[in-house]
Amino acid sequence: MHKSCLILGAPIETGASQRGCIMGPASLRTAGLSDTLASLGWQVEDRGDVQIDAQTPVNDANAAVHNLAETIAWINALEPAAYEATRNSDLPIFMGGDHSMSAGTVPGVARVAAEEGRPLFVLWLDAHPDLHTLDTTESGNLHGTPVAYFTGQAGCEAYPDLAHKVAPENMCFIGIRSVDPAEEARIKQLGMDVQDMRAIDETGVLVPLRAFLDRVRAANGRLHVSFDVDFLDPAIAPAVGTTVPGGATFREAHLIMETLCDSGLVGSLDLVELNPFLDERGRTAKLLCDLTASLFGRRVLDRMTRSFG
Ligand code: B3U
Ligand code: MN
Ligand code: MN
Repeated sequence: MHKSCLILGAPIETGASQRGCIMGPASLRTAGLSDTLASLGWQVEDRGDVQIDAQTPVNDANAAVHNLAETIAWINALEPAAYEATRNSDLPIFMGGDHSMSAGTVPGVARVAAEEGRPLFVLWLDAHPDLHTLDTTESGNLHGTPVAYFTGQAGCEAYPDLAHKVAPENMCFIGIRSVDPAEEARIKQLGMDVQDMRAIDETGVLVPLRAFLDRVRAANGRLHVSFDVDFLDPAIAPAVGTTVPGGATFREAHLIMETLCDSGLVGSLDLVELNPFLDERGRTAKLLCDLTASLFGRRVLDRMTRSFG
């Protein structure tokens, strides 16, 4: 029996500082995401792009916040779409779109986990923790807020009510290198597992990743991976509006995806913040496809060949 992958596009760009993420799903399709995964033996179905309803503007007490109505509409559309896709396939992919998308996808996956009676764990691969509330964001760019929302922090009340929260201790952040003061305070207050680039430099990516995967396995948890393009070093992944120097290398990123694949624990994936307007001849989109292929089982050599060959 082939494993199944449903693919959904979420062409949302209203949470980012620059326009262009609306083209992210189209760019991943052009790069051949479906065919790449099908060639690895997956049964793949691209269900197209999620649509949102018309909105009326909403103002927030924090005047910096913008496009709140659009973000609420996306959350309302994506929560049920992610829920259905996660119930009906082994490893759905949600193609963004900026990272505000995860304010809809993660609660949808959390509903599936709750129905299964399993805790949801989230691996956040990102330069940023995206832990602002609507009260603390200074840029007002709502892609900086999804984690605060889906972990149930006060200050996100203007977003739709959350039926299923992610426990803050079930989060793991890897790649962090740009944190605002309010986010840092929240990380400390909640005692979250945050692995910054220094931690990666000191131990390599596998030490914190394996420790986290052990926690997920011990709890019989469901695991969602949220992959922000700015997790990667801008030298290899230029197609993102929020580049931060010193990101993950090509080899670190593939090793993470291969290790996630080996764990067998991943149940859903976000690919976010791809801005094709900033890409160079599609290289970032192609790299994201290749990294996804590593998560879905592509290997240069299988382990046995390498040990005994
Ligand atoms: N923390 C900053 C920067 C940022 C967050 N997420 C992204 N950028 N992608 C902010 O605007 O909230
Ligand atoms: Mn992000
Ligand atoms: Mn980021």
